[in-house]
Amino acid sequence: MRPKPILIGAPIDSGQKREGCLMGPAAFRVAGLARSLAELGVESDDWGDVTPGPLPEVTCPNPAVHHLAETVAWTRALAARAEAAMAQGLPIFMGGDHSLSLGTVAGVAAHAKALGRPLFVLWLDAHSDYHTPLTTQSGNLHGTPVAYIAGRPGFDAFPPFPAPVPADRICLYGIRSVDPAEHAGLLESDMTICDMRVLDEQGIVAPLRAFLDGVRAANGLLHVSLDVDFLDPAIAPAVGTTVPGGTTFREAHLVMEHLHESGLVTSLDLVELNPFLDERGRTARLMVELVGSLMGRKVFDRPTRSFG
Ligand code: B3U
Ligand code: MN
Ligand code: MN
Repeated sequence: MRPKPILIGAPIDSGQKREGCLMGPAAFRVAGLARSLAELGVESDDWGDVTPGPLPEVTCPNPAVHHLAETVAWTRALAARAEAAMAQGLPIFMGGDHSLSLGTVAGVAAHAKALGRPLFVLWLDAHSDYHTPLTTQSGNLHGTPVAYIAGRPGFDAFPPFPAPVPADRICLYGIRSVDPAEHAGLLESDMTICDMRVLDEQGIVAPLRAFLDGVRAANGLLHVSLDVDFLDPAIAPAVGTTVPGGTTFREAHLVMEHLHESGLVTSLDLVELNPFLDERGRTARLMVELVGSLMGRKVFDRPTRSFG
């Protein structure tokens, strides 16, 4: 039996400067996330939206960083909710900007640690999100969660990350926008980096399969973080930071289908949807369709074949 999906709204906007992501959870619900799962025969629960607790007194030496206290408050609240949800099913976090992963992955990591199983993270994104609060120039904390998860220093204002994920268990997939400070840090790490050049040369499936083989071999948990800008802006316009050259409709569905067939995914973030920028709900609907593929929708129900 696959674990039951648990929908959790994270209407967080504080990780960047463009308003609108806080409408994301509502848009995912209106676009029929629960309904489309039900059509697949997958029952889900909806735990409603998380609310952040009181604002902590925190400071950061980098004056560019904004909304630090709000983001720390969200991180605490989401980590607690994520850890609770992991014990009950497969949480699907509906954002909200990508700073929500500071909390969701912290909660997932705490759960993995308690189980004594290794956590792997698949980051489907145009960006590497590997800044720390000390290196970010935009001050947008949605550009920092991978560094927090990997245990990079500079997150003194945040709760200590429960069990930092070794870099070789993190895979950045689809990236095509990396700032110099992130680049320097990534070169020093063992992270698996499947940038767009890798995917163009090797195809969308082979590097994914290699990463999933590693998760399976280690009996790991797998957290998938899906940023809308993983997709090409031509098919997914509802995002504040569009980067050309993203994955196509077909590539994105294929990734989701492989993730489904792997049976390895244990938690999922859906982030950076800004419904205010959408065109008649098409991005929200596409994201819902992609979750459908991740949860088992297929054109033909043929036995899985392996190529090569
Ligand atoms: N690396 C840039 C841009 C960025 C990161 N994540 C998003 N945009 N969505 C920054 O501001 O840190
Ligand atoms: Mn991101
Ligand atoms: Mn991004």
